[in-house]
Amino acid sequence: MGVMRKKSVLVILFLVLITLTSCKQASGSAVEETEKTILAGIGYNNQHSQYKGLERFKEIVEKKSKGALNVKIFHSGQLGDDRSMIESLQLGVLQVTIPSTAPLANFISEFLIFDYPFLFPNEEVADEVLDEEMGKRLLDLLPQQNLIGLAYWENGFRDLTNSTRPVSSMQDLKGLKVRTMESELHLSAFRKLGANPTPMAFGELFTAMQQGTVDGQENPISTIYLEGFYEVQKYISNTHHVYTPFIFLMSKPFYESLNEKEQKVVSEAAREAGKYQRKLNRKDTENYLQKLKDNGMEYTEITESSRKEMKKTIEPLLEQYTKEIGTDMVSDVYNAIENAQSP
Ligand code: KDG
Repeated sequence: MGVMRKKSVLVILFLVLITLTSCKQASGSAVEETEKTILAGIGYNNQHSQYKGLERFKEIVEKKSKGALNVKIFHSGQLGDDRSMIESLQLGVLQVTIPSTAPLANFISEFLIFDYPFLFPNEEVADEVLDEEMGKRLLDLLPQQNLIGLAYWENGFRDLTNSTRPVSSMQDLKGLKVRTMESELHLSAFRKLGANPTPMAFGELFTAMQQGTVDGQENPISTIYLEGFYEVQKYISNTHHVYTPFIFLMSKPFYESLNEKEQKVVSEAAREAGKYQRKLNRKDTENYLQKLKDNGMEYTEITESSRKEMKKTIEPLLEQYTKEIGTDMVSDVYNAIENAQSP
């Protein structure tokens, strides 16, 4: 069994242990008999809006369920990376995780659509498309993977950082060792742009940049600041090449163990906390770019013509993914984006 698999098995055993302990505590008194524990794991640290959104979720759920449900939050990848936490949900040993949609696409390929470069023009259009019919259609694909999608949260527009040189156009990307999420599409897109990409779990990224295993990475500004990437990265470019949604996932076996009232509580809490998290993330993004510059990062504007050149270069690559996702689904997403922009 490989090291990673051993790690995942250890994490799962650890989770089962916690769950059993909570049940034991619960069986200690009749009142707590029905108490159910929601273990929630995320990849970012406890300064990020992803964590603060989960704290809001915890507050709402524990209040509205009058203590019948309680939430325990584990941040910074303590319970594994995105993929292993999604697998733990499928097994029912973890109840909630909120990954980017990119790792989820390894389980349900339709979610690859959110990695199409330059898909969303801004956050408002993304909110409308995700929260309406199109977003719901994608959530409906999750139960087949033993997952329930309760809401879309926001990771945000991804920008490129690196330790080697300013990047103002595609030419500057040539040969740059860029870490990407574990997404075939991201990998092939950066390769097509001339970079030398490496897929890697988020938890390994800081060390890889520190040791020079990779020159750069791409993440939203709040992540770049809150995870301290400015300590190991000199240059940032506002590529805004992908808007990444977070997706609030719940284990289907756990969701089905809840009564109707509890299911309503967790669903409404995930949506309400998501609206709070999006607002907080946008405020952070406004504040943190200046803080990155104050911490020594050199900021480079990417011109619209450079963005157009990148988009044109990647376009031919998308054909194979459109076939995998389904041409109807892809055109419906583009139509939904167009409709969301029309007055
Ligand atoms: O919890 C979220 C993170 O684990 C991850 O999805 C964030 O965008 C991300 C990345 O670059 O891996």
